[in-house]
Amino acid sequence: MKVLILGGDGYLGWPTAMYLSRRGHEVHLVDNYLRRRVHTEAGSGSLTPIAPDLETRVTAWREVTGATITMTEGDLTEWSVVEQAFRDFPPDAIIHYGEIPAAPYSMKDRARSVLTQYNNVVNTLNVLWAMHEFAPDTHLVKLGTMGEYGTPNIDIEEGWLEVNHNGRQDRLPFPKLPGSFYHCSKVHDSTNIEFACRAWGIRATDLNQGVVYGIETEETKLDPRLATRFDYDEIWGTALNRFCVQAIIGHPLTPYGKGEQRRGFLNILDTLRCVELACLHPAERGEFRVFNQFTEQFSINELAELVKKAGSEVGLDVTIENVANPRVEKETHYYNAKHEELLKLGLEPHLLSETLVGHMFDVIRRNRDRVITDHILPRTTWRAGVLTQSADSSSALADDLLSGTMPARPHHGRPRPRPASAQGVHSA
Ligand code: NAD
Ligand code: USQ
Repeated sequence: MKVLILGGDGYLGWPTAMYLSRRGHEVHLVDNYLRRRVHTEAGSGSLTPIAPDLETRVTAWREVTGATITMTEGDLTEWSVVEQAFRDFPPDAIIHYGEIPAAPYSMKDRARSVLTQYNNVVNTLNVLWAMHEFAPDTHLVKLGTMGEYGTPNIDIEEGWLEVNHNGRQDRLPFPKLPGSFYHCSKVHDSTNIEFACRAWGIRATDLNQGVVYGIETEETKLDPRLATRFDYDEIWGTALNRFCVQAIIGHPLTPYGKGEQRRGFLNILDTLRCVELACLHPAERGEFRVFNQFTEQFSINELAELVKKAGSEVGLDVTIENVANPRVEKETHYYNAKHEELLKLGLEPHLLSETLVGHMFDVIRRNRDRVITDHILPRTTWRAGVLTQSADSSSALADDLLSGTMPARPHHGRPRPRPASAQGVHSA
């Protein structure tokens, strides 16, 4: 299968590329390094040292496995980039990770918020138009988020809800209560994709994914140059990944507020299998299919306790100190989200166990000198009347990207099938 991976330089995109390449699929990546550039501006970065660019990554991949992954450095908000990628690499499936994924980033200030929605919504619209014009039979596998639903006081279905209203019935998109402007951008995407399926008959699977944890996959372990990024800072780090880093450096774990808020979680290994399963079993023409992509539900306090226990078993004295919640979210609520469709397709979950946490501890311990402790405590809030006060409370990068004054990369826009031989690792 020819698989176009958008956002192929990211935490999930790069491991997915290697996973699919190793299983014989032809893989092409598009990324504009936006994620790396926001870290450079903020002074934060991946705990794991990562290769400096996609060229180095795909070169290392070829050297280690003999397999070829091709790539385009380019910005998906630019139509010429998307058009060219579709013309040069007509895909059977598109895995679309290529968005800004952080709720705190989208709530920090106006420019970052607008950039998040502009970037995410325009990228997806460009992809939909490219499918319509050049690849009407291609299957879009789009990464959405469980956070689109929020925490309603009813069971969460997989995308659709049978509604009985005033004696009439219909099957309608499940109501959305997103918790940040980032999560709103995913709702906007879902609306656009569902409409495109209805209007143009394209096929799409919206994977409403929970919070991902984990550092390594079978492929990242093959060579240090194949590592994927791993973030623990208050903007980009996610709960369990952050707690594991905090445990290793002796920082108290930081559940926000009461810590009773519940979410769906999954291992990065299961993300790879889920997108593979979605690709292997495409939606029908005209179908907007939604899968809830997570394997277990936990409260944040339960996660913290789990990390504390795993830490004590390897001699770490882990403490937990709930901090004032910087977010606007329910801290005590009902949560029961369905997640059956991917299991039906054959997903065999890697459930969270202390062994996994132990593995994460090992990798983190090896890189503990790289932890920047200033970036751990939350500094970004979206409580009304409380403005985020910090040295990075404005972003030249976001301003420049929005005003169109900064090119994505000097040589963006053309697919470059042959990787150069540059090597090395660095962080971003
Ligand atoms: P990531 O930031 O590591 O990866 C996204 C990649 O997309 C980055 O490499 C970035 O540079 C690229 N990108 C962004 N805008 C682009 C543009 N305009 N043009 C080209 N490339 C662009 O994020 P991730 O954690 O790998 O998440 C991937 C996707 O999965 C995102 O859409 C995210 O919303 C979704 N998701 C992630 C999680 C999680 O816990 N990591 C959970 C649920 C959903
Ligand atoms: N949380 C803490 N302490 C922390 C960090 C987070 O209590 O130190 C809490 C948050 O308040 C929130 C929950 O943990 O209630 C999840 O927060 P998170 O930062 O781990 O994840 P979130 O902001 O929801 O975003 C992440 C990814 C995003 C994806 C989403 C899936 O960054 O791309 O869409 O998970 S979901 O949460 O299902 O919406």
